[in-house]
Amino acid sequence: MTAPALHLYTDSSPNGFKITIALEELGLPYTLHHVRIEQGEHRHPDFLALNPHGRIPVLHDAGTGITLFESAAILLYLADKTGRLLPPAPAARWEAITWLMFHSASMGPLLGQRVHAECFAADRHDASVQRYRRLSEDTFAVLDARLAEREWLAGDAFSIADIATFGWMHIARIVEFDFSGHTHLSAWHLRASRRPAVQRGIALPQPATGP
Ligand SMILES: N[C@@H](CCC(=O)N[C@@H](CS)C(=O)NCC(=O)O)C(=O)O
Repeated sequence: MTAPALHLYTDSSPNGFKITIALEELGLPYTLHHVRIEQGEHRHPDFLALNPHGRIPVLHDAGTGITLFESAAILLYLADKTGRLLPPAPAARWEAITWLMFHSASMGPLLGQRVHAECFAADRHDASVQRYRRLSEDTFAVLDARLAEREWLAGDAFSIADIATFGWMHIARIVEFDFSGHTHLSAWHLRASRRPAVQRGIALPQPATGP
């Protein structure tokens, strides 16, 4: 049997789960390399040669020689490679890319800061907690309104925009940020979490745990 061309370097974290979910949805064979952040493996020179920013996830495609970091770039690469998880029609395709970018540049980083400020900061700073709570709640409201009359974020099928958003909403649920008041977002989260590939993806390399 030939070795899979795709190599994913990842850990159990919001950005990592996006790619395990996408690979499981696509059914692509891949080799999973567990980069243990807690043990500082993301600072090892071999890993920094793949991503100079020292962050997971990283995808290397031995078939094309292409190495990528930044989860949104990896999701776009996988969609481009397979012709799946991104609507083909231009309007829906650009909608999906817009919501992917909303996630990557706005919602994801804000939620990341909120998780740190609320759950992990050694020295809790109330103004930061309030700021990131308010800003992330704003993005939840935007997503909730978007999902009021549609099943998925773009087009009429589950796409990389949903996968990226789910990566962080899954963590929001694990750390017990209550978004149940955003009923459409909540229903979308439940819908996505019932997909078998999503369930496999969030268990790789192992399930996330709370603070
Ligand atoms: N914008 C990047 C963020 C990547 C990122 O921050 N990954 C985290 C895990 S979710 C990481 O590797 N953290 C290690 C560290 O902060 O030192 C992406 O979307 O891939």
